[in-house]
Amino acid sequence: MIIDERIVSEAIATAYFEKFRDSLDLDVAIVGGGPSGLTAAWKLSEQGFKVGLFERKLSVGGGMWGGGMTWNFIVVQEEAKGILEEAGLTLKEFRPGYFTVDSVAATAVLAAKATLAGARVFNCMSVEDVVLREVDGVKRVMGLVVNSSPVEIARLHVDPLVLHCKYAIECTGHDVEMLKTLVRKNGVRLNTPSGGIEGEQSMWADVAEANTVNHTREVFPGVYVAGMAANAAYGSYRMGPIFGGMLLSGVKVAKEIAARLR
Ligand code: 48F
Repeated sequence: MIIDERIVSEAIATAYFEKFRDSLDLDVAIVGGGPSGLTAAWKLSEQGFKVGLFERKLSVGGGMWGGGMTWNFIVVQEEAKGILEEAGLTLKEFRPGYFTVDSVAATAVLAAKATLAGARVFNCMSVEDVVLREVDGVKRVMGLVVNSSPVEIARLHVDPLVLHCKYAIECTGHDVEMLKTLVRKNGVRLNTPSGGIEGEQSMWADVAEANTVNHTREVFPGVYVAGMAANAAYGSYRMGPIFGGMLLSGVKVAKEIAARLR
């Protein structure tokens, strides 16, 4: 076979733009491809929902690749280990209830589950704003404003593109970036005790893990918050390299949104 470079280029351009065009009206748009976002993408896509996941970096996986302090293992507690087992991993019990797993394997398997289930993953794409509408006096997020990450990093003055969604999930982790933009630009009140972003507190893994799941909910009409962003939004602790809360949060947000979409 003689390789024609033009066909390679045409194939990539055609496949990519078909994917993007087919993502202009999503059931669910996920902002951030860390463990919570990937788990939510997997669990929603396997039920047949049209899901897009937007990740600023070249690689999805967020803070999971590096384990603890680059020592590339993560810990998962009893309650969450079934999620990684379902994804095909075998975990090793270190002490009763504490399981270790290779962080590269865990991240790769979540990315594989999400994409193979049909999630449209857009890496190298940053969410810089949301689409807001007011219906019957109630403001609601109904889309994302996205731009190429290299444009953002180079601070080029290039306008973004826009897509619509029925629900967005804020999974940007510690920085809770999408909610910060929503509040800063629009002065709206969130469904938090103060109406704003409560902020993340220092290390308390036990409370933080439970709260990551408890705080996974609709934080503003049309926007759910999951993963570490849920703790930053509602004011709870950090937990370090134990990842069960992130996985359980992704499962919970997928379940709640699926129920609403049905
Ligand atoms: O931080 P991250 O892994 O979020 P998570 O799913 O998991 C948290 C844990 O990794 C860890 C922890 C638990 O032990 O404390 O930190 O809550 O992934 C967040 C992803 O969002 C991307 C960012 O690059 C990262 O991969 N991100 C952040 N802001 C944007 C974004 C944005 N504006 N647009 C697109 N992606």
